[in-house]
Amino acid sequence: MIKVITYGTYDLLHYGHIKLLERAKALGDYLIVGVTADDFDKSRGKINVQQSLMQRIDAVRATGIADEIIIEEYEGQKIDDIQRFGIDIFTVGSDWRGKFDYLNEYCKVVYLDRTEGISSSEIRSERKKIKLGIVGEQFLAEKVAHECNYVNGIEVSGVYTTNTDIKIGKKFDTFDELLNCSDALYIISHPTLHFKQIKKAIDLKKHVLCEAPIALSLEESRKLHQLADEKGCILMDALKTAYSTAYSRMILLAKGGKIGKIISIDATATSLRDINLISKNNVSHTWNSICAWGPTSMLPIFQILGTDYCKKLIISKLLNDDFDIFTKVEFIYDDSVATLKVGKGVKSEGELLISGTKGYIYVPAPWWKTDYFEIRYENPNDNKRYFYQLDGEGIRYELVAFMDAIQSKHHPTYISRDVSNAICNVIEDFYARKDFFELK
Ligand code: C2G
Repeated sequence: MIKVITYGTYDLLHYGHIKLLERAKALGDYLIVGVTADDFDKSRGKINVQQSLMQRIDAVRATGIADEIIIEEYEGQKIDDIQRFGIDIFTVGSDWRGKFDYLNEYCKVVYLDRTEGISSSEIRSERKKIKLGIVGEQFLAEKVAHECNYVNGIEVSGVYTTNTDIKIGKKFDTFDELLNCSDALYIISHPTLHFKQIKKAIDLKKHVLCEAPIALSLEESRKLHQLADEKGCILMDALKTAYSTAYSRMILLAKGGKIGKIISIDATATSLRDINLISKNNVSHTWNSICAWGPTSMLPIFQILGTDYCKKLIISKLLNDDFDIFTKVEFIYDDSVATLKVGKGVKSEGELLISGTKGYIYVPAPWWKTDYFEIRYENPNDNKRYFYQLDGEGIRYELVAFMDAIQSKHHPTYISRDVSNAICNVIEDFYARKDFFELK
């Protein structure tokens, strides 16, 4: 019996895939198909996969061509499989010609002609392209525009900004003009503008991805989410950390009891990028510390401990009424405590520490765009290290989630409304000097 093996993502199964499978089967008597796992695809840069692993396996199984289906999960697995299953022939489409010659050491390698004129990415891109307008002055806007190149189904309609140094395709003179040429907006304007801009966009049934905080009060945040529901729009917090694999796996492990009961969380995020503006007190267009870093630092606290803390204390060192150069917030819960420290005029170690009754999770700086974390125990031999590929600081995964939400009309679960509202509530109390102490 001649055993053949082939591998693939098989997303949105099409006739190119099926012809490949048919010809692979014809090479022998028994065909094993390895379908790639989500993490493995992400690690090799395939981030636009629309269907889940199970959906893709079911589609391959439904063809009735494969005699056996396995999951490809790690680099180098092909050699393991060829040896384990006693494979005679490895085959794959000719777009991979030369890439698997090394497998000749273990079995015969056959490249089958690829079927021209069809591919999963073309199918994804044929879906109505979303025209994304970009609003704001921060240079992150340029990164987001660049990251759109990695996401199927997006095209940047242009930018509305008052920052003449921002270079992103077509520049619109007014917010309204950009809005009229876009299906969705990415907003990174000053937080004081968010509520008005988001409301105007959603009133015109545009989807919005906005850098948190989406508003400067709990009431405004609630209003925006309610309006999005009424208009059938997607309104998403743009906190790229929430969409990175390492961060989301870390949260699952923490909540899954890996380090026992969580008693304390400490999140720190600082940057002196705007120190020149701060030193000249020229900060009216610059995000202050609590807005720039507060939402990101609140994310793990609220996602793990919840948002119903008993009390909080906001301690700030102010440059002026609206600008904190450093803020520490302490959240006290019934059975745990959390601290965040953020600063645009103070530098500290940007790490995340989650302390539990069995061990702790350590995420090194810059934890908010990490591809790596450790779980540490009393006995260092039990320590575990986790690494998950993170391309483009995680922005592209955020954009993929936004596109998926628009296409599926389902609000993504990465950042709950409750967390989104709670973030705005803390920001509101900062400005209202509620639960507040000012450092001299
Ligand atoms: N294919 C084809 N014709 C197409 C599209 C794809 O013959 N028009 C072939 C590919 O060459 C591959 C298989 O169908 O052999 C699955 O294609 P994909 O799902 O795109 O997966 P890919 O990442 O190309 O899989 O490690 C090997 C890779 O996993 C190969």
